[in-house]
Amino acid sequence: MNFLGWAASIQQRTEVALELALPPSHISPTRLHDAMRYAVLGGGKRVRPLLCHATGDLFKATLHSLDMAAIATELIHAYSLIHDDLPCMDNDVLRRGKPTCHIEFDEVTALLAGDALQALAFHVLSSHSLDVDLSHQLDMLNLLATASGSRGMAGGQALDIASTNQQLTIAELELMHIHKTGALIRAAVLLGAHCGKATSSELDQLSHFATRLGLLFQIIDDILDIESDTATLGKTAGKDVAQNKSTYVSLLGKTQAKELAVCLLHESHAALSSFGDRALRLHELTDFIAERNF
Ligand code: GRG
Repeated sequence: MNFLGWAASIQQRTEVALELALPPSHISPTRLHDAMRYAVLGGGKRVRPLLCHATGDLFKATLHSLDMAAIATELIHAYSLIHDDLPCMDNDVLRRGKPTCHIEFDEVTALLAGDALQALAFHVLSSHSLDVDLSHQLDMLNLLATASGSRGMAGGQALDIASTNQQLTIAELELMHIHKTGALIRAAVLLGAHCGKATSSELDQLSHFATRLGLLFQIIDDILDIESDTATLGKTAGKDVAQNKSTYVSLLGKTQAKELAVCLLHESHAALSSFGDRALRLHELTDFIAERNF
């Protein structure tokens, strides 16, 4: 199967697994459940589930365990997007081509939907039917909790908010993105590896790969923010400049930011070298992330 066919099949099974894991709209509290489903279903590139499956593919992990790990990362991601869009954070009205959750519903419902999605992620990952050894499952829960919390994504968001209207150094920007965007990308890769019982040396190599890939993902995001448009991105373009945020483009200029992206692309591929042809899907996904236009 070619890459696009494989990606479409993973996106499709991710959609089904999310649909099954989310509470139905007709169950009380219906408005909260509606908001959770609105924010999660039918949108997004599903990059984190794709990473989880592509890594699990290396180790021939079972599809069921990968589905559960994949949707756990996507649920955390969806929660972070809802909260990030709130008026007290980025105050945005458009996400995935439709009104943000607090615009479609209201702020309180959006806040609670984010909270509930975070809890649901851990509910899914702690399921008895996960189909991995208990010790691996505990490591996976620990990994996702660390990636989501103050030493991961939430911490990165705190650094981001504290840096508004300030010029960061490249090192400070990198530290912020390693946490804010990179931690969950790394978790998606390592959860896939845990599903396949990767050794600690394999986990180390994949951790290095995922850290470089997370930075690549972010640089491309920064470039798209100035080069693309709102309709293509499905979210407000040009926000970084409007909010006076430090980005790779604002600190390095567009040409150097693009050179750094090429460098990170090479480093990401190189970090997979010991896996040989087994890492085909991860190589393809790395190229997809580098070449994406949304
Ligand atoms: C509120 C705790 C908390 C955290 C928010 C990740 C994050 C921190 C905010 C997201 C806002 C943002 C624009 C981050 C930069 C990169 C990024 C994560 C973009 C969105 O991810 P995609 O491109 O989105 O994978 P889709 O919609 O395709 O899933």
